[in-house]
Amino acid sequence: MSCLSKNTLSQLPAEVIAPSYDLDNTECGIVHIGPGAFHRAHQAYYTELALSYGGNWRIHGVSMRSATLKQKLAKQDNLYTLSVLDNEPSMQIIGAIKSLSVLATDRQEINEILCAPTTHIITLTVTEKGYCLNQHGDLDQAHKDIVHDLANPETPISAVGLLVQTLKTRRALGHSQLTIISCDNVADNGKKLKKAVVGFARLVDDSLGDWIEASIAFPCTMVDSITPATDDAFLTATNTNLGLEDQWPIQREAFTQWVVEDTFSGPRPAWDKVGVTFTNDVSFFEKAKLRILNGTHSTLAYVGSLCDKETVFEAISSPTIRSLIEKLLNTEIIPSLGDNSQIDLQAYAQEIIARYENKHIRHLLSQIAWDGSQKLPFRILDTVRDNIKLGLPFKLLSVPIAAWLVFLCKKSVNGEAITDPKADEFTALAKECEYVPSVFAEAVLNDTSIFAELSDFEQFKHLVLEHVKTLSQLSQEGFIQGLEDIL
Ligand code: CS2
Repeated sequence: MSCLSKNTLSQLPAEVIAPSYDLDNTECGIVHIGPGAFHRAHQAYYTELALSYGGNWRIHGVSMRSATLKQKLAKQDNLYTLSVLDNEPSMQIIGAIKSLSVLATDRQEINEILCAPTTHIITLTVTEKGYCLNQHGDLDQAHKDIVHDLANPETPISAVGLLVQTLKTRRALGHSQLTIISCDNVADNGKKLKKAVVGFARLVDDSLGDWIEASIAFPCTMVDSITPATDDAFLTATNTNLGLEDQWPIQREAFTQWVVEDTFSGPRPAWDKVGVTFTNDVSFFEKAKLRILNGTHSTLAYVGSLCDKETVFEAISSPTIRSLIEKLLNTEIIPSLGDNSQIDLQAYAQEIIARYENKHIRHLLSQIAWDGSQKLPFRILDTVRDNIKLGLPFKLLSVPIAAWLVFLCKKSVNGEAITDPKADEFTALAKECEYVPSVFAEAVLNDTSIFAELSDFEQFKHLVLEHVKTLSQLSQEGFIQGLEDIL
């Protein structure tokens, strides 16, 4: 089988959409940090569509650590397939990513492109943990990567350190027009990133902090599209349909949404012509998406895994789990958001449940279960906080927290790997607690780096511990019964 590349585009089946712009003469205007599956299925897709309106808006991708993507896509001119798996499937070749580099080996090249006057936008998908924030949402100055970068400002390893180094050089060169866009599921992502970058800069040079604050735009965004990781079955099926070998195709559902705050410093691609929404206030969209989609996603991940379900589709197909999700949405999550005429929250939530029922994709719960210590504060704990303030219930919001704690304890006792920056701490703690779920749960609940002031809120802790007792039942039937009792 021939390899997907510029030279083989003419061999694609007629129904596969190929780049419509001149791949050889279109340059980069965007640098993206963290070109994982989500970026390639989402921002790169919108940019691909916008490129047909002209402009040098291709993307240079920077991987912070892994060289795998660069190696795999090198053989195919950085082209890859985006496969939309839904009732109406489709395939499109994305050419928006022009070049890729890896921080560990290509630092010089990365610095040049980040500081080039032709780079007008830097986007990021570095996941929650990539921002190095503490439990209050501020830059964690004790984070090992930040400590490293403050001591070695010329060879940063964190995204925040890399941005500050870039901005220092751009200031010296007089290249101020730049917009930096966080595309991660972090509440107030633009504001937090700005605060972290300005905070870091001030530790190095106060006037640099002032300059960044005055000249660089950090719009907030809401990003949404369910993008399961590429697995062997999907890879084989894609290559068969394509008739060409693509080493790293990407899959996603048909639904996709990108809402961006309209505060750019400098030009941007024709994103507004291809479905991106620009608005003065993203915060409500962002909050609603984080709580309604990501909050229930994490609930499905932990509760579903404890019931031996493998995928989102399997979990939402269980009547008990589905009623937990519906009740959680109706009685605790949607009320936490208050009234807002921008979105019909009931309809929005129903649409999200329908997206979970997409039988064409296998979205593994284990993928969503990663990094709970980083995700749950934004997805669940902020909602608990609002409900406490508003006098609303948080009994069901305590369920995903309890399920996460039982999940971590079970993984530890079975000697299975946990994917989380705090994985080592959790496994050691579980051992210390002799793998007794309620003892382990109480110890984690006292970790203020995750729970902040909620560690001292007895009513919340009590509810979580009650659920832990119920959910740590051994048998699957016992577990379902336990859930029903909670409901
Ligand atoms: C998921 C998200 O992996 C996860 O934690 O909840 O990646 C989710 O699929 C996206 O935010 C959907 O937009």
